[in-house]
Amino acid sequence: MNDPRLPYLAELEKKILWLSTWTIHHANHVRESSDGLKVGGHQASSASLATIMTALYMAALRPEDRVAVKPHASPIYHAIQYLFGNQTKEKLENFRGYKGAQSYPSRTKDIDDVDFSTGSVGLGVAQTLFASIVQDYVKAHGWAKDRGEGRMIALVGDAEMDEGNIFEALLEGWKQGVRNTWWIIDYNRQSLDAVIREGLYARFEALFTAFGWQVVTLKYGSLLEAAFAEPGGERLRDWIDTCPNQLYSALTFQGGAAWRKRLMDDLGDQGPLAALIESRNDEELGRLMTNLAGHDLPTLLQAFEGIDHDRPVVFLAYTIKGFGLPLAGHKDNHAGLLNPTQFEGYRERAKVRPGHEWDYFEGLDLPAEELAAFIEKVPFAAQGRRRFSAPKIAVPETLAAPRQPAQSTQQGFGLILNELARSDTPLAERIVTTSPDVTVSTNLGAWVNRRGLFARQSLADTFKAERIPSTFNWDFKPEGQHIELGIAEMNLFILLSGLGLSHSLFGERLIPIGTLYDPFIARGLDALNYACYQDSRFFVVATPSGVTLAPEGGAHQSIGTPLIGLSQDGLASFEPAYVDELAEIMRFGFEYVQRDGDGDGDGEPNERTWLRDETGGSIYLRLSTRTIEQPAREMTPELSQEIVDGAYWMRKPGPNAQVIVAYTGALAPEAIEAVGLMAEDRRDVGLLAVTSADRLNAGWTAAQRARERGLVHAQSHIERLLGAIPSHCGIVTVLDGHPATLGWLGSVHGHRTRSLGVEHFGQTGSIQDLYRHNGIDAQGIVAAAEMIAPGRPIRYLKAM
Ligand SMILES: Cc1ncc(C[n+]2csc(CCOP(=O)(O)OP(=O)(O)O)c2C)c(N)n1
Ligand SMILES: [Mg+2]
Repeated sequence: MNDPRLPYLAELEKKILWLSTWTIHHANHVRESSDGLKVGGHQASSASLATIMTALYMAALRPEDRVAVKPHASPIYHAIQYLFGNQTKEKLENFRGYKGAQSYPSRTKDIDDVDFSTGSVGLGVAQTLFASIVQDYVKAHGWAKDRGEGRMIALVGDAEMDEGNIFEALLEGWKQGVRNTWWIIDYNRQSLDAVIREGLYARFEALFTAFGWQVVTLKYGSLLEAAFAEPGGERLRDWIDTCPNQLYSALTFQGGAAWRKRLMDDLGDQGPLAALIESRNDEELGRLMTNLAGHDLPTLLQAFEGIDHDRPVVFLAYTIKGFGLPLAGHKDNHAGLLNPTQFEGYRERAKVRPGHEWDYFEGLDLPAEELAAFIEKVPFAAQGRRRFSAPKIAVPETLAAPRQPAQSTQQGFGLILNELARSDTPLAERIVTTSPDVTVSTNLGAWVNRRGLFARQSLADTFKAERIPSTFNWDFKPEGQHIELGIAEMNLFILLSGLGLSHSLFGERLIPIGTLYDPFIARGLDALNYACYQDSRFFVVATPSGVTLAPEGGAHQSIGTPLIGLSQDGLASFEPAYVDELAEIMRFGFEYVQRDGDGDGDGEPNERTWLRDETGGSIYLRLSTRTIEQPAREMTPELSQEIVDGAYWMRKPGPNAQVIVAYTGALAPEAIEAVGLMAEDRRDVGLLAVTSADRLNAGWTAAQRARERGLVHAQSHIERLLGAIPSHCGIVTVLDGHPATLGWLGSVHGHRTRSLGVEHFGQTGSIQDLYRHNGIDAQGIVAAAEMIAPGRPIRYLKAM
């Protein structure tokens, strides 16, 4: 192959490997350590991808392509972006340091145009597949017409393939007819701990073929292919093909002389082959025997640039972990670092003078101007940074929430979406819903009936065509607005993550809403965390929740999810009791998910709530199937604001209050009943409706921090609400979830507090049975109040 780019690419490959290796070396051996902790970094894992990433970024990629880089190849990525001028020397000098270049590529923390964050292995891989579905969705809706389709590319560690979420994604991708997705497996036959199983490649081939992917195996580089054509070459190929992974790795580590000895021992009696071996000196022999396709630029370019279709492709690229470094092939090299002596040897070979380590073209054999001119013209980077933004979608002043005297929040959610589906607003046009096979049971049915299911090719509902009565209209069409997933919550969150980045990835804003059963958040939790870490924007609507789903039993009861809501960064969590609250929260949410965050959380807090609301985020709604009586009230702007801020007084405590009850969600009737009972004997009992423990808590923490910094007047919403109650007053908190969710309320102003909730795996029963069992019924609330609130014991306790 006589490609004029090759000499430049070969030089840049050397430079990229140097910069990556030096960045890690500098962080560990040169930069002053303030805490004596090893800084770390993965020189061998990075080297494994140096050639592949050079071929991609410096030649094969187009600006519209989006890439998830194997997390521990982050230094290679940063090196490439440094050469493009998108990464600074200061950040590289501070690799893994405070505000330095990140250990694993990060969309939100790094400055160098990262497409997808990675870190938790497997998630970035699946992210590319789901991003491709999002791209199809955007295109099928007639948007982003002036932009070419990008390929969504993952650089995958071979051991990363063990992560189950990748297989879940593969199956879903097959169902959705995924296109434009490339996974490039860095087949270095090493994981973190050891050398991997023999023959794994054959499993991969069979697997991907079964799902309709093209499999491109990239095994031998051009040097080896040429040697195979020499006399005796076929025997050499056989030898390598049957060489166990461990032996190959060990010989790679030992180098040319070891290769010679072993080959001569095994094959020395074979005339032409012995000549083939003997015609090369040790260094040449070492280079030949490690010339795998994953380190061969001509082979890689041909493979990448030879794909002329949009079907998904997996490249199985044989590589060497630590290629080009003294660590190459050693089974312990995952966290291994070149020691200073080894590094000096490498420096010598790289011809880099001390003090010139960061120079762009130091030690290279082509003139700097030529190399600079080559980089200038690299297609991927020619148009600068590739992130888009999209205008905000207008959100109506109020959302219609059809009133019924008694409703559940889950019902209300369905009705609100149904009203939106009937409307002809930009918001309704941009909403996209998705659910892992619980669309109907989470009340998305009405929305889907009106807006249809998404597929690139239309597919009519046969039941409808056959005139069989059904409540649901299951028509697939390109303009459909619901993406139906199989039962895999990991996939739900990774799809939401992709949909919620559409404005940035594809320049078209979507408002994604995903529904699932609340307990199964845990099933996809790492993916939810990943989506939030990437600053993706979406709604998670989880229903049913808690023990309130009573007859469903313990396996479906969520206990800890409110604590997830409280602690998950990037996610504002709400648990409304009433549908009018839900409507206010959703209206706020539609706007909140569109706010421009810097993702770094450095935004200045709002002076009313002390929340970092300016930056926006995603929304979690914990809903319930319990039908409860709805308050007949008017939604005033003040009430609406308090609902969004996290709490309001349902019944304001008087000046002599001895006890207040703070409740969340579906237990509203129990809290109201308990307050009614107590009011017979006590004056001034208060009832606090908590719509978001998360936002109350975050505001409180932030206000304390602000005061500690000298902003003495900082006061959060919960501090204001609880400020007027007497110090001897007790607080009983109650929710259908872990009691710690509201347990901290007593610390706000030092009120004695008893927190009720659910702590243990439950069982089947009626709602009343289970509330009683967990002590969260009205009697339980009253009993708790009696124990903590001053005053005489009163008669209703005796009746219990
Ligand atoms: C979910 C998760 N579990 C564990 C890890 C720790 N970890 C980082 S890399 C790695 C092994 C990676 O091996 P491979 O994917 O083959 O990459 P290589 O270093 O060989 O290139 C492990 C276990 C992680 N980052 N994420
Ligand atoms: Mg590996």
